[in-house]
Amino acid sequence: MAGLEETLVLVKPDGVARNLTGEILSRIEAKGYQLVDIRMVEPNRDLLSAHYAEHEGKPFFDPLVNFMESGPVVAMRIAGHAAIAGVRSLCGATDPTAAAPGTIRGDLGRDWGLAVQQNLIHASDSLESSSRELALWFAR
Ligand code: IDP
Ligand code: MG
Repeated sequence: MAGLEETLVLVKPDGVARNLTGEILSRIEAKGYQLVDIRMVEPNRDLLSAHYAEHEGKPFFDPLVNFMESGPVVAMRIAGHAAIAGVRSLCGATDPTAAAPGTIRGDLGRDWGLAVQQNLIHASDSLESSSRELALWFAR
């Protein structure tokens, strides 16, 4: 059973541009998770390539990195019991069209050509990715 965990949440450039940072954080806090650290970042390609290393070589990789570089991103360190799986549940499916109502992507993600890419939020998917990603985004 999962214990106290920390996870990385990113409000992607579309979420920041649409003024949804507060709404997204509200949902995470309302569920009982704790905001431990937050910063606005303009990520460079090196950071984004490291962050999305598992997707390198896939057809959506370059457009994804370009999109993530297109505007500021809000990075959050979130803590709580089983926070990694729990925050992923709050996000919903990667494709906002398929994401269930009640989830962040299901309620707030738009249905349009770039919906899968511009899906508002990133959240770590495992203990291994959360420690790797938190070290990348919250490096001193
Ligand atoms: P996740 O964010 O739900 O974990 P991943 O499969 O890890 O989804 O993909 C990382 C990110 O890459 C997605 O959140 C989305 O922005 C983008 N992405 C994934 N699959 C596609 C696709 O088929 N087309 C365009 N963008 C994609
Ligand atoms: Mg992923």
